[in-house]
Amino acid sequence: MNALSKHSSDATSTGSALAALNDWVASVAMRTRPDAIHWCDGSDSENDALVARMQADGTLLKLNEQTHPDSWLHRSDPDDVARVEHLTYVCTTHHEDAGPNNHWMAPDEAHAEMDALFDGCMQGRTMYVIPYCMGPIDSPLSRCGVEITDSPYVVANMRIMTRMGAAALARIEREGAFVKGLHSIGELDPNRRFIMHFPEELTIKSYGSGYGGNALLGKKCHALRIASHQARQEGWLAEHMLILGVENPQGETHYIAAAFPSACGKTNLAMLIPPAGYREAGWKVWTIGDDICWMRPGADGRLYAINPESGFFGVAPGTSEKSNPNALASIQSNTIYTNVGTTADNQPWWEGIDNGQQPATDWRGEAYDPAKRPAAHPNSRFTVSARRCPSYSPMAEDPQGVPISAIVFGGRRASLVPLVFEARDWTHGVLVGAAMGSETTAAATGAVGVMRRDPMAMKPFCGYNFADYFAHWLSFDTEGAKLPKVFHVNWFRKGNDGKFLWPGFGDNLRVLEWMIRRVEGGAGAVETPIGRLPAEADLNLEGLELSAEARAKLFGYDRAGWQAEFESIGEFLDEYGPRMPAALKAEQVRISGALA
Ligand code: SAT
Ligand code: MN
Repeated sequence: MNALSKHSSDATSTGSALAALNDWVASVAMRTRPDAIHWCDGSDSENDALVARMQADGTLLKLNEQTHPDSWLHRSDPDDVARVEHLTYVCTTHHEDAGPNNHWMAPDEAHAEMDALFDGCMQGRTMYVIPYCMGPIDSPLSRCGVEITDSPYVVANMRIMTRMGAAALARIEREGAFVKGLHSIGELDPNRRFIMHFPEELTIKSYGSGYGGNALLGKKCHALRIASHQARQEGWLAEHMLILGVENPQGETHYIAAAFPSACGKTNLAMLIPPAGYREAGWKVWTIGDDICWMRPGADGRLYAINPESGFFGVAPGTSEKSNPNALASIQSNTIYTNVGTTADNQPWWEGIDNGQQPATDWRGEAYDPAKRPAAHPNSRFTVSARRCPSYSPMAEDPQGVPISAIVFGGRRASLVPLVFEARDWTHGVLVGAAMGSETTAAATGAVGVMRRDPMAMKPFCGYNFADYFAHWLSFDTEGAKLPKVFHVNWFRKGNDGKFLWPGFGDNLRVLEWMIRRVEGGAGAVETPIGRLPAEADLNLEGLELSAEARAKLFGYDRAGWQAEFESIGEFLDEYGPRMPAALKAEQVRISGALA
């Protein structure tokens, strides 16, 4: 195909959306000068050809066909293994609109900087045009985008993570609007790497990385940073949340959306397997999504949610038959692994897989030597279609979405924060989300284990000023709204010996059950200044052995510690100046007062 050839359903004969798309593709081709342009249709034959090409050039390595059919290993550049928050920008006309929570550059300057990088960068490469839909193809909550990339690995991942190809292109043609994402791996030089967002133009430009959220532009760039901006304008929410359904023995299902920072167990919670006692009684957990949630009020006043993604880009290390059997079953075939180690017979391997096998080769392709580095990179990932997951809910494809009964916020907190508490009302719930703190993980480059404020787990992903974002959240509390109850959890509380006090994983269902009973009005709680905590007797702890220290720390609250925490929350809110909603500040002052 010639570099300037148009898509076959020619611009002259169709609506203006395709004309705009063709013009944009032509202008990008003019700047980047690819050898060829390929419009992705999402077909199996297209994927087969791409995979063959990547296998031939070493981008994908075939894994053991007997144990892991149709599965591949990709080793990324060793300097390109995680999101780069310090190189991620939100470029709005007014600096204030991006807020202190984002790096900012003026749009003109950012375009000039990026366009210079993109100049001629696709010479010798094929340019892929990927029309995609975030969310079920026929859902009114879904939104479309087009990513242009020179990375076939990105194409293969986008095919799993989004509804990509002909159906998405048809929707774009019908609807007339789409988010433009331009991506090149460039030279994979960390010094020539930027992830730029232009929310006012619904545009993304990403250069110099081939990894995860930096490169699969449908994910964090579109579905969170750009979508959060769109959602604010259109009256909905784009959130960094998993969505799961809990079905009780009577066959009733409650849906829960839960926000945790990257690499804090969203995938494990979304795919939870109930403990034996619950299973026998007939409890079931259904997976809708593990990372992103779009929700908006329905006609009945409840919030309805969809998972805009169609696959999982999950953290491999720690995934085992014990921690997440559903994930393990999902990734037995048709999976792309990135930066895991391998066994001598070419099966994928990572720390914590606990399957009795040993690694032979590490994620960099060198002989495994524990003195040198772990076999799998701590942020190594699997990409797999959601449909392969045994707990995937048929409701995940429902165009109307699922009604949300509870919203959960949670961070990684070794101290202070109890296992669970309930917010008194929506305003308090928004403060609980806004005040979220968590220790950093390997999902982003930089120090690991440092406590930072990560409101609603959106610190790296909110495409506008947090003060305006909190105001947007507060605005859902209208006459007639039937909003979910809001909770906060902490699975990561540690004892004096440095070990986790709560078993986590399947046993987290005990906490979810309490939430559901609270929603239905059938469970007790103790009123405290920080919110409503369950007494030990309010939770089903049958079959668990918890030490006296665990019981005290998981179900108690430390007034002096929380006084200091609320002082620090107040300082955080003040960083946003007068733009911070007064209602949120008042809530913080009120609770500080109650703690004094
Ligand atoms: O790299 S991603 O942004 O896709 C994963 C994550 O950090 O949550
Ligand atoms: Mn995430």
